[in-house]
Amino acid sequence: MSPEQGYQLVYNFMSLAIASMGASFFFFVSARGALKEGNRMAVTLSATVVLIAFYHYVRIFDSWVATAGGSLGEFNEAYRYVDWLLTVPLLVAELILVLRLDKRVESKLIQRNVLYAFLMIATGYIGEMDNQTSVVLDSSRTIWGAISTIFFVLILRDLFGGIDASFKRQSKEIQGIFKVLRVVLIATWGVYPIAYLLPTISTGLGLTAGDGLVLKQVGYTIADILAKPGYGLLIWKIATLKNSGR
Ligand SMILES: *C/C=C(C)/C=C/C=C(C)/C=C/C1=C(C)CCCC1(C)C
Repeated sequence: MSPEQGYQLVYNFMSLAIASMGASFFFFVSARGALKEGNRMAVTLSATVVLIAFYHYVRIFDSWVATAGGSLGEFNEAYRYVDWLLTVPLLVAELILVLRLDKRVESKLIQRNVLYAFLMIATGYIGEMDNQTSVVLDSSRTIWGAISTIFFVLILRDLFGGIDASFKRQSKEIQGIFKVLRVVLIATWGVYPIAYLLPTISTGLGLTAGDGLVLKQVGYTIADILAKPGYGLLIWKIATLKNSGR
């Protein structure tokens, strides 16, 4: 990929992300009005998440445009991490809230997983800031990435194990969608650690260092579109089923 092609590819995906976040905000705000009071919270959180992401993608896009002269060092990756620090705990909370579990179980699960989400992003940030453009296997980046992955696994353990007990009381339909949601969550959230690793392993894969950085940005951006507006749509679907008493 030439540097110009790489620049253009990331530019287009970031632009698509701005459109997706903005449009889905409008959708979630409109859709929540049709739900009963008790079912609205999860959809309100979806709207909040995509609004926060809309703002950050405008900043991320500007920052990317500033690299047009060829200096990738100008790009401010911190916007992503500030965004994730706010949105990932909200996404975890909304997944638990939409099930309307027993209150005690619910608040324990939310507290614990919001903490894990926060630590996952914070430790990942330390690694990300380390030698952004390093092409050799950079141990500090890898170690912080591994620590971050521990928290990721703890979240998955709760969503696959911890919830199961109270989950049996949900209707068949909701259990079905919830299972889809968990798979979507693993498939989309799993893209982030892979994208994170790309700049480190790009030369090993026969890519240039520049390609590694471009693919990381494309990976993060596609994953954000699926994990925020996409995931929000599934949450909305569960909320509408709950609303009709199922
Ligand atoms: C809307 C943004 C979302 C859902 C972001 C999710 C981010 C992750 C699941 C990030 C995970 C990471 C690891 C598991 C290890 C490497 C560092 C991270 C932060 C990229």
